[in-house]
Amino acid sequence: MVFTAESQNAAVNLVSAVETAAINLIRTMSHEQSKSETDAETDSNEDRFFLRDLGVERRDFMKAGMAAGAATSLTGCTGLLGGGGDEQRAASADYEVPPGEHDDYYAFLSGGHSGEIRVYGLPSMRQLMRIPVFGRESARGHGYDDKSREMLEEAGGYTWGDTHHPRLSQTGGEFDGRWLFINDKANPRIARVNLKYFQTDAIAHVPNTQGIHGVTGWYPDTELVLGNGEFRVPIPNDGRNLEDPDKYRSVYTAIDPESMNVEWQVLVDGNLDNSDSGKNGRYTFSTCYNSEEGVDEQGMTADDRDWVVAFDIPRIQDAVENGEYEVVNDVPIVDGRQGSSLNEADRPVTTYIPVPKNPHGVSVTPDGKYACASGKLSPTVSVIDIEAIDEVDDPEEAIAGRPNVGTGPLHTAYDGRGQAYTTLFIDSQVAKWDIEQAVEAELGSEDPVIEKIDVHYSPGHCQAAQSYSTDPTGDWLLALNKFSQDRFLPTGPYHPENDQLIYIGDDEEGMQLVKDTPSYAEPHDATIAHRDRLDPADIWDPDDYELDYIDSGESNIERDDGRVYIETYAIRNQYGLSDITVQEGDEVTLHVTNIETAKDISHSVVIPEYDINLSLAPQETRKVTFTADNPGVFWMYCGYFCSALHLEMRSRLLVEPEDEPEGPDPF
Ligand code: K7E
Ligand code: CUA
Ligand code: CA
Repeated sequence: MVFTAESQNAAVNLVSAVETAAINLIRTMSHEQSKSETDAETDSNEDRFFLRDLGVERRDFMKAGMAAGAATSLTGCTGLLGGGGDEQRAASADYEVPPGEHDDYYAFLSGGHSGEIRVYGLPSMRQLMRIPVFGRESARGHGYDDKSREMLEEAGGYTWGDTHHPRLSQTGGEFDGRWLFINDKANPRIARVNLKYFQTDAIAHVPNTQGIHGVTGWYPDTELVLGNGEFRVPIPNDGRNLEDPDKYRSVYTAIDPESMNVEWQVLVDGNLDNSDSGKNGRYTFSTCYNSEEGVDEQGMTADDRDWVVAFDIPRIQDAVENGEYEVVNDVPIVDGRQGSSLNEADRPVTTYIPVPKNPHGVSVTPDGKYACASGKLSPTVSVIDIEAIDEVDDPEEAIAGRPNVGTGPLHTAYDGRGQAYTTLFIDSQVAKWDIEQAVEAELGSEDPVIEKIDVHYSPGHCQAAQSYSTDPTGDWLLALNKFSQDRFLPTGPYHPENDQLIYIGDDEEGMQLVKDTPSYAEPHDATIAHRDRLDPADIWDPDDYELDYIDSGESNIERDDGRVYIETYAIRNQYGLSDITVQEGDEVTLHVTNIETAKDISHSVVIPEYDINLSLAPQETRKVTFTADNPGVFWMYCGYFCSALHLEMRSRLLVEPEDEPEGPDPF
């Protein structure tokens, strides 16, 4: 960080002026004031992008940084001065990805109670795609064709979900680009997204819990997907023990990533919040904020300590193999409560590690040495030495460090250089701290904190590029802020969230905020993968679905006792059949292939009267079944603007009436 005596004086002189309106000061700051300080700097076109949202030209930047820093100190925040410097401008220029050029990273952001996933390109923060997951979505026809509709129905038939934690599959501790798994906090579901097609391809319905919060793969090879039951409920939840919260339970659920079958569950004391996996196929970790087993806020915050549960997955699998479980709703449940006989053995199935207070996020360092649990109601992060868990007599002795990072710590990400980044919800900051220093320092010491940066405002997760894997790239950090307040044009009482991009690639310069991005409610977590880690398909491979490919000239209609099965295809600018005649009351299946081989030429089949919305990417086949219960003429049209004659791309569905219509034609 460039922080000379001269600039410090300048900052101090600015203090009274920025007290009321730092941004106004930045805007009105004269060119002359800043010129002398920037004369020595190289001028380049790219540099002009910085702070352009604030209307600040590059030459104003030194002062802008100082004014912002001065404002920060005035409001009592502990943030260090976000000063200027060549590197900062270099970083800010790097985030601009020119038109037509590609980003370096994919960022997969959860969509919260929109139930979807958003895909951003980083560092541009451009939204590249949305992936519908737990609810119907019309642009991609999710929940409209037979397959996706059945998938949603078989997973409980809920109409919406609450996505929080997108986690990529890994092989050997690195993202393998195969799948993304995501929880539904609202309903007990975990979904799988196929990253070849950026499409939700399976949803598991999880019994014996209400909602799944934290989710993680069991790494390094994603042999299981694990989900946290956050809300305690009676098991089975069939009307028993309504008034007896002591008999409400939480379970940790393991799912097979290939079959998406629920394999087993572990009964725990307390509840389960967030989760992450160790790196060597042994432990996974979950936070519990309700060790009190309370049913209201007061009850859940009564104690100074809650815990992190370390799940010994191989040990749990042994217990399942040995039949040491009870089956409820067809799922074997292993007793992992503290008093369980399985925990009296040399290798307990669960270890409860006490941490302060109502902890929230837990994440494992890229080297697999530590699991860091954020205190939420304690200003600390508890650093658990994973190897020590097996060695200590008292689980609390596995706590190797506990830096005091600031108020309201929620989630921690890593840069791969031994540094951690923790969001501070109440301070509206991200704190950067040194992991080994945290281990060496006294518990509760602020010394390991290297730097803090203001974010706007109240961050939930922060996420660094490839932080969940063993090879973080250490250049970009996303702060997913819950409030944007005054950062954007007003949009009525619902404000956008604010996803901020921070450059963390230069330890000397410090963290540099380079971009605000408004987002729709509401991203919780993200996973950021270098583009080399993914290999999405340009068009569909017909071998990847079970339906027959219907080629040009292969249209066919089969009728059998009130069932009509129609096979046809779509190509610019027509369907294989110019009209389709069925009888009122027929059960009709429409099976359609988009036979385009050119990428980006999607078609759809829309029949509004029958709520049909079949979306077809190139070479994709889908089918939809409906009952033709209204007689009449119904235009079937294409919803994607696919060509100059897109509007002409249509056919007719003719539904013949059971009874002849009565009365004369009015016209
Ligand atoms: Cu902190 Cu659901 Cu990861 Cu939201 S959780 S922020
Ligand atoms: Cu096909 Cu428009
Ligand atoms: Ca608590």
